[in-house]
Amino acid sequence: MIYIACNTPWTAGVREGLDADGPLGSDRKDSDVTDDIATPDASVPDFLATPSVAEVEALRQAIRAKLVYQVAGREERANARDWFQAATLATRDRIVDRWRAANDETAAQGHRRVCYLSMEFLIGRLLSDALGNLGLTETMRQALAGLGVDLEDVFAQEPDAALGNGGLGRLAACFMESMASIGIPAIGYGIRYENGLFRQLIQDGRQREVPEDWLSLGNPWEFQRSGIFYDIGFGGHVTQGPDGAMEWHPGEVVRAIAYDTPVVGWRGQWVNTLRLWSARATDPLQLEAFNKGDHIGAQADRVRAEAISRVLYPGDDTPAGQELRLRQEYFFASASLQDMIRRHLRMDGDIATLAAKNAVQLNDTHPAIGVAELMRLLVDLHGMEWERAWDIARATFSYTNHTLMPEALESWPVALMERMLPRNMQIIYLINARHLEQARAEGLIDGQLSSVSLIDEQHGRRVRMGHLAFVGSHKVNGVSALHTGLMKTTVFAELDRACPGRIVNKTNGITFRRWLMRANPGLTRLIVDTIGPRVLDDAERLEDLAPHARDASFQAAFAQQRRVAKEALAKVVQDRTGIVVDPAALFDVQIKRIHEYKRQLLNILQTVALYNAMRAQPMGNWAPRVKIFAGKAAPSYHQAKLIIRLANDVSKVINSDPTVRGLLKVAFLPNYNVTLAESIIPAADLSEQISTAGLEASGTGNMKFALNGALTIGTLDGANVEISERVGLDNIFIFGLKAAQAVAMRQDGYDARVTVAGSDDLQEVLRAISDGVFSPEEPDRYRGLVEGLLAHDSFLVTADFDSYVAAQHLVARKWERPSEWWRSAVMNTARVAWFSSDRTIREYADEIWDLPVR
Ligand code: 26V
Repeated sequence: MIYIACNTPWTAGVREGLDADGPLGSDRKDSDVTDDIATPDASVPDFLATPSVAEVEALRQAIRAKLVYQVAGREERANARDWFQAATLATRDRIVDRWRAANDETAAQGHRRVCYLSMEFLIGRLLSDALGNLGLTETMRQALAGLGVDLEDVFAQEPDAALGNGGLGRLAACFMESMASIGIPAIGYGIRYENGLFRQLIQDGRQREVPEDWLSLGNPWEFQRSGIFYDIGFGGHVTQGPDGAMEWHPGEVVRAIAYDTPVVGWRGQWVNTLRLWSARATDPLQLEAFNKGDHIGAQADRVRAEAISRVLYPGDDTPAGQELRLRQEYFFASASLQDMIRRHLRMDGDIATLAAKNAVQLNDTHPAIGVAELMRLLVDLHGMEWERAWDIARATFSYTNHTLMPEALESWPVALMERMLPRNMQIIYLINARHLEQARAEGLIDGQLSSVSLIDEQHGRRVRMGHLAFVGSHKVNGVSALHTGLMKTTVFAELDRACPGRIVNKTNGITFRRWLMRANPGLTRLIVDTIGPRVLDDAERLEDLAPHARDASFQAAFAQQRRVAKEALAKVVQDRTGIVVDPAALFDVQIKRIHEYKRQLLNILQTVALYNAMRAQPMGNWAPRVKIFAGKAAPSYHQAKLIIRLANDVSKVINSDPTVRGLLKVAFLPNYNVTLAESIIPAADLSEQISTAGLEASGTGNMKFALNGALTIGTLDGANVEISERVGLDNIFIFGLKAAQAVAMRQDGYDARVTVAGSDDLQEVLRAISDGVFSPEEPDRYRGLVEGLLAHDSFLVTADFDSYVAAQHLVARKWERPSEWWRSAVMNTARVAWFSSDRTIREYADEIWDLPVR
């Protein structure tokens, strides 16, 4: 455990920073120096504490000063955005000294540091997170109230930073928070995209993408480090000097400039850095060309260079076979590794100890080119002998795989690599030659050798980035027990045999600070009132709720919290879609990226089946339901976009049918993001985790729902397996084919027509959709979709339909028995402490990074 002492006098006793890239602020004005606000009392949770008048007044004055001197605003005319800016700057001041202290401590103690390399950080809003972790939420609320400003209004001003697509990016954000909360020195490296994930509009039931511009009003969290930049080469050629040393002469150079955001841990005891790189042309002005009158041509280099950090790739399934994507990957991997080496040499002076002091985690293969890049830096620039450099690289790197979907396994054409990164490509060949030599020595033969090779010769010579990451790492991990097992039997089967023990499992987790304490303060308060505040520091204490699960008054209080969250969500639904929903109904929720394997279609089919059944018997004994969907589809993923349209079309017909009024509503909420998830999850009764078994690597939404007391309906896929083991089969609705059965069925050539022929309900559902019941203005709109499903149901939607409908039936029966429902809900919250990302990070620290932790 690497905590800095709780009673550190933050402003008074801080040593001068040893780390020049820390928040030194030598040009800091006196007016910027923070008031010394004490570390919050460790025994009192923030939202129960009463801040002192002096604390509130000090913060209020700090906000006022920020409004005047940094926002240049006037109190009487300031709008909510101005107050957000001022409040954030005042909050940031309270982090800076802690940040510096954490950097100093890391330097002084010579701790090994984690470098988390990720193309995506889906951080969402930061203000409420930072205030919560600092224990300043109440202080801020009162400070603003005294200025006539409402804290929630201020929170609402913050743009949702969507520098990621989905699970992989959100996991990176949860890990950053957990590393800061545990006190593990870490730096997250990524790209400062000017445009994050697109904003989704739903127009006439269809997804429309519009650019998102989270930086348009400035970003008060970040510090531009104008002194920290690296030049990144592309193209050109390689020569060999007389001494045999290789020299790369890039044809183009782009500059990477660092922007730092502090990541403050729980109780403000440790602060790490999120360092995002922005691309600039090395000669942005091109004055000569400009003066010659070529005003547009003079911009070309700048535009080309800066395109690298312009936009996040909005796909989360297929490698965009695009040069720009590879340029992004190399740009941020190279800048991050150069930065790591520079810092290491400054602190340690000896390149030989690089691995002892730095652990690099590759978040999927996106930064895998870093393996070749580190070799280039060590061998070509630092004159290190190959074998020593390779030992250092292997000891430094580890790699996390997040998907086995074949279309998402990155590979780059050799020809592209040779052109764009000629020296790196030579290094990849050298790595591969040694790797194949070793494999041959261990007895692998032809077919096996081609399957472990870094070069795929079958699809036009491509570099397999997963293989490069694998051979360059000392540990490779999957993200759930099932997924890790499948890694060993599918994509990495031969490599696993050649390197036994390298693949390990690290089941994902989520940060409870954001996903319980901040997202659901009402439930958190109830939990603290029931089992005491220790649970805020030790998630395992949630288990103490179990004895209360049968207690009628506790159940009622638990249900009451849900009711409050549902009323708030009902308002959001109405504001965003115009649809009125009844908070008393069962809220049945599926929110995640839209993808065929996640099977939103299965959910829609069941919705239509339920609708048909209700229409057939409107007086039947139905549990009223609200089906809630949200999620974005990759802009080029036509099938996923058609599924969004179908959900919206189904919603329109059902919501306007008086026969099912009060029984069934369907809402598709536009523009799903972290902030929206925070308001939906506490309000969900049922969590839909219904992917085709074997295809969802882990899932983390599943954990967020269970933590907040929703019951899961799900397949035995990803982390659902481990969730079901923990909450118990009485408290979860498991259905459908298991992973091995799904594989066998697909291999045997599954025929959906046979299944459909045997199910009257399914036939009726498909006929209605195909015949245009939900698209009367264009009756053929879904004919192709239904025909496709019958011809090749790749994700086994029809195969799992009956079993899913049966499970949904059990859901309804349990809902009718509130004491059973709420007992199960409480048991979910009580039994999912293990899915805290603190636990996951401790496992990484212990078994991958070799770091001392509690
Ligand atoms: C691939 C690509 C290819 C190029 C275009 C941009 C892009 C972006 C992301 C990806 C890979 C996506 C992988 C991913 O998000 N996997 C999810 O990771 C979660 C965290 O481990 C896990 O819970 C989900 O099950 C898994 O789908």
